[in-house]
Amino acid sequence: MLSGIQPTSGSFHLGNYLGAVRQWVDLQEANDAFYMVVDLHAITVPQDPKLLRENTRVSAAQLLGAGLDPEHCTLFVQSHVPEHAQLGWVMNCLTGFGEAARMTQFKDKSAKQGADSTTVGLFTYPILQIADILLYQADAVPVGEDQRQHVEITRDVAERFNTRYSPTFTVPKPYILKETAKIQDLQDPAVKMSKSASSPKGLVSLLDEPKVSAKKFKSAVTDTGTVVSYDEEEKPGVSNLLRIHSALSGQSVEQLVAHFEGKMYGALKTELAELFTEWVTPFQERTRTFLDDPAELDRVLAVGAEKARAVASQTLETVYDRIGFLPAA
Ligand code: AQP
Repeated sequence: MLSGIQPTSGSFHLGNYLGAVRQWVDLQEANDAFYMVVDLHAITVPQDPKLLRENTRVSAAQLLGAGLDPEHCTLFVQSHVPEHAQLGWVMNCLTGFGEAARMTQFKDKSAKQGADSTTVGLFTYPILQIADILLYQADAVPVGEDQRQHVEITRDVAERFNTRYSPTFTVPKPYILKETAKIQDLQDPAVKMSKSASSPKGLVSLLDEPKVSAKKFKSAVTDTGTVVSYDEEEKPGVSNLLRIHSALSGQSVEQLVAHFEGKMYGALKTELAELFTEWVTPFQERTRTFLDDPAELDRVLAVGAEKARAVASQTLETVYDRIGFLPAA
């Protein structure tokens, strides 16, 4: 398993947690799992240096607070393992320009930023991600739906390398849970909850005061009508709330629809706000414990980087050999 998350703002949002991080926690014991804070990806858009450093620690603390256990997985910071950038270059040389230009996330983000503000790094971001995944010979990549296309291009490039040189890379599959693959914005249920695109009221940040988030659930945009039922087309707002409730409570959507029969949307929102508060309060406490001890946090990340490098350097050595680089004497 391999996956990563950007330290682009202090707090993860609920989409990051339900779409990805929760699966990382669930998968860590039964798998050889590598999880990282992807700071190289973060600088594809401008970052304040002091804040980036701080947010990298805050991200790692949240991953531990969410339940990652360094005894069961390898947790590290991407820039601590230089092989990512090194294999990234090789992957740049194996990926077609047109192929990279078809990535919808790049198209969306660059259209918003404008050509002069869009960096080449943002364009090659999915190619660095190819290297991230292949370095660890990952079978599966637990991510949200927005990353599916990036895992698909990874498969294509891995197969290309294996055909051109010789079988070298495991061809990975996306690991995407349908129910939580796309958590929607609470104010605009037509779009995904996102740090860069959501309005503050549509985004549930995990480190906000629980009271603030509870208010956001209570003022979530729902739909005309009053009956709580699951219908992604006609009732995207209510359906999103039902999916979040289901993920946090463990009850199926069918059970929830039966439970809310005869009740109004307000009942669903209030219950969801309570459920979220119950989950997020201990999450924040655990995260704070790790943040209060930066030396220990740095130690955990150093151990993780060492473990990651042991694997990554072997893969890179094999790749350099296969493509014909002269070994350093
Ligand atoms: N709304 C979402 N629903 C389900 N999964 C989601 N992910 C992100 N948004 C949702 C998943 O979270 C993981 C980390 O993603 P990232 O590193 O791209 O984090 P991000 O930059 O914080 O994601 P955003 O909010 O979507 O950022 P912007 O607005 O910059 O694009 C990934 O597995 C992702 O699928």
